[in-house]
Amino acid sequence: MTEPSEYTPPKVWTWNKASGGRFAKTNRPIAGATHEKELPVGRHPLQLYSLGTPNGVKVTIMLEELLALGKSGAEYDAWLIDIGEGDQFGSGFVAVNPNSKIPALLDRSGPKPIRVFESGAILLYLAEKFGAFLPSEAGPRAECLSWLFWQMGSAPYLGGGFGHFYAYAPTKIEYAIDRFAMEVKRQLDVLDRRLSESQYIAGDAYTIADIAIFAWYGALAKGWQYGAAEFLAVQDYKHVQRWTDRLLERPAVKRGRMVNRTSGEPSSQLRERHDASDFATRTQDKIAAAI
Ligand SMILES: N[C@@H](CCC(=O)N[C@@H](CS)C(=O)NCC(=O)O)C(=O)O
Repeated sequence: MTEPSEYTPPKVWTWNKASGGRFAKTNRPIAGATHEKELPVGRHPLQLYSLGTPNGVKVTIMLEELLALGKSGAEYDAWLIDIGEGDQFGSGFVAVNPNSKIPALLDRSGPKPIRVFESGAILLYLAEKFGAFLPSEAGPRAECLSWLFWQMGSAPYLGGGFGHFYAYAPTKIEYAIDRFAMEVKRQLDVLDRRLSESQYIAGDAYTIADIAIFAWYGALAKGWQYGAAEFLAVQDYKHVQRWTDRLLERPAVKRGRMVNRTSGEPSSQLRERHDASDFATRTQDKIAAAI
């Protein structure tokens, strides 16, 4: 194994602002707002403040699935939060999510707005509000929630662990990459074994557990995350591949993946969504052509 550089931690850690690397603008050891900024509010009952990352995509897929089921109360405005620019530290955003991370949802359909943060909590809130994509029977419901919480607990090892050290850290540290590659491959194997015995994650029905896990592990399986498809030999996880392909055929999954997206093909980026017709008229290619 290659030697990591020598580092002896001091007695008390201090914030060295110069060492923030790629995320210098966003990473801070303190919470709270950095500036005053109200959030915009659109005309729909649900206001989503987000970005097209795996955690953001979970919610836009869920909302598009609910609309596809005919749940008109799930109409939403999706506003773009540019986390690279620090929008998540604006006072309005912090009021909706004190943890300063996308996605955050404001339900304005009742007498008093309800805030929901943490993508897993948002999926559960929407599933309960609209009575969809969450089994009602105790056994299947427990299975669905177990996998939903599995995703919430596991993905930080994929994103914050593997993804960070493999793709973003300023130096390649063999110990860290090795540790997290091992864990991510173990997680892929957990999913592959589950999907070898079950059509969807929680059983025969498509649920919020599929949506949550697809956003991270489906994207990893398709090579969209961290340029790591070959390194992790993702093609070997045949059942994960089969399940991912199946989800990718769903029109709501296709639409949900476009919302708040700021990279990739211009025709796949619908940076803000305020109406169902925006998919046909407001993607970046259409906006550029109109200028
Ligand atoms: N556990 C949270 C994680 C959310 C999260 O990490 N969001 C990232 C983007 S995917 C973010 O907003 N990062 C901005 C920051 O850390 O300042 C959830 O599932 O909602």
